[in-house]
Amino acid sequence: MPRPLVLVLGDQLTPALASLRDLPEDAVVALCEVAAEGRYVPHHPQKIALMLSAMRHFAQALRERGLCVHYSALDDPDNAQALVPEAERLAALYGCDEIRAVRPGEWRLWQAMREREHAALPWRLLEDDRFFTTPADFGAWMQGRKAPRMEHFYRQQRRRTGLLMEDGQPAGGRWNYDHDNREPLPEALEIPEPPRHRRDAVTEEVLALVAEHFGEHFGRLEGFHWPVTRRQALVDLRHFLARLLPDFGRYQDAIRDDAPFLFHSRLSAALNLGLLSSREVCEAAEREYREGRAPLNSVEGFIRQILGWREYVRGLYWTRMPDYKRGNALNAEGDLPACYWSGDTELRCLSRAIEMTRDNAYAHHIQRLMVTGNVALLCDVSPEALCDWYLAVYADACEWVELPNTLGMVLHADGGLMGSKPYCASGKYIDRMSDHCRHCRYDPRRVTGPDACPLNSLYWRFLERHAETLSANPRMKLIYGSLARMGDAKRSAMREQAEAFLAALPRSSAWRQAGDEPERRRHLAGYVSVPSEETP
Ligand code: FAD
Ligand code: DLZ
Repeated sequence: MPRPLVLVLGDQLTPALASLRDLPEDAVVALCEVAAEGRYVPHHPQKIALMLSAMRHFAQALRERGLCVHYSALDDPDNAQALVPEAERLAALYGCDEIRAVRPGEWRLWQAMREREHAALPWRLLEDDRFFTTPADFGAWMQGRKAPRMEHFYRQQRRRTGLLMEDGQPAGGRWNYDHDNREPLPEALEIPEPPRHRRDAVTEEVLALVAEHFGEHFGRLEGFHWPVTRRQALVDLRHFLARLLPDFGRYQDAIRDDAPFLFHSRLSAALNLGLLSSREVCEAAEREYREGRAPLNSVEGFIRQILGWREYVRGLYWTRMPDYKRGNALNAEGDLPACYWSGDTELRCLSRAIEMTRDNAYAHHIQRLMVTGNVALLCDVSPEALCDWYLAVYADACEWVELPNTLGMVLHADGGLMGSKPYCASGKYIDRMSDHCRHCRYDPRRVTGPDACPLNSLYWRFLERHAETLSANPRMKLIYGSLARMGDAKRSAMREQAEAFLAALPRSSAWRQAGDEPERRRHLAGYVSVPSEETP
């Protein structure tokens, strides 16, 4: 009788996982906290705490189902502190004859596991069937397509799943209601607060552990209120359906200076960890439409993000890696602006997005794409530097979803697989979609001069710099027409303004909260006793 060791990763926390179905009686299920996963990029402390607390709760739930579970805690003295060696150590300890694992969310781990498939203690790798499509399904869909587009993939997914379909036609007669989803927020609109989950003893212990081991990473712990169990994730789902979904669509593209979450669901982390399934979330949203509680533009917009974008980026990731990660179609070589680790910038939109990221391990999609993403695009930040940042700072970050969004959607570094044009924008866009500019020292209507919003001159510089690659793009004809009509003097003044901004921009890949010890001590207070410099 074979005795497998079943390794369950931190983002595979569901009993429906392929490796947890039909388990032989004496299988050992292993969950392993390891330092290597917390440090390969400097993850936000809230992200690490979420992962470890959710893993500990899930291990307990599996034990309650009667399974034999080994849990390697971060400070176990024998812990090998990296996933593959730790699983092999445990397999030897329990006398197992193979290790089973479901496809992880990152290529580097998949490769490390595949290299061990024919080892003396072999690894058996299973497909992750928690998604609507597998990489093989996506590969088949891509076959022969010269210009694959998410929208075509999405329509096929709607037909295949029957979500929002009526007699073979899209509900309401249209596939896409994006056009209705671009309203700026009315000033006085009240935005519901997200649920605050009770922190039990397990979570409190993890918060202290994370503060102790990873307290120097960028990000604050005290705002932690992520769901760490399926029950808590269901509370968040119900909150979204009842309070947020009806307005999700129309304010989907809005940004507000004092509101980090708006009408977004905050479900990505629970989805990526496995606490919720993408199918149940889409079906629940569809029910809100069918039963008349949410309008079609909201429900379609929400389902498109999950059934469309989420599946599309995963398909791209698994069918294009490892080459995908080397893409740099616009030859961007710059380091990250130092303010991405400090929030210290006079650009109000950028400083608020970074502060919200630091406080919540979250920024909504438009902040990621049109603020931190756009600034990085306009400042020639390299894909590698930017991807490492996004992978580190968000609670939902996992390379299969982060990489295509950053390298492809934000930086256009995949040459247009993710988007048919770069999402570059000037200060005028930020002014239209947000209230940041009224708190900013820069003027979004000015392009040159000391008060001009730097995004304006950077925007035109970007277009000039990439004219050879982008000007033939039919979706950019209009804007290149405007550039062509500008006089030489105006163009050179804009160019000079942008170059001066870039020359003065401090850049740094150093991620520690350098020189911030008193601040750090204040934010870790209550979780760990950080020795004070004043104390002898
Ligand atoms: P909502 O706005 O409520 O959207 C609902 C759900 O749709 C999300 O929970 C998510 O599962 C899915 N979704 C929405 N947009 C996308 C998208 N573009 N790609 C894939 N799924 C999407 N998402 C991650 O889950 N992990 C990441 O590491 C990640 N990195 C990103 C990096 C950049 C540069 C950008 C532009 C986007 C990134 N996204 C990532 C996608 C998206 O921004 C987040 O999924 C979303 O902001 C999460 O918040 P929410 O749950 O409130 O989303
Ligand atoms: C992100 C993360 C962290 C911080 N820690 C762990 C861990 O200790 N153990 C674990 O199994 N997974 C962790 N993860 C999630 C993994 O990085 C993730 O499973 C891989 O990146 C593949 O998706």
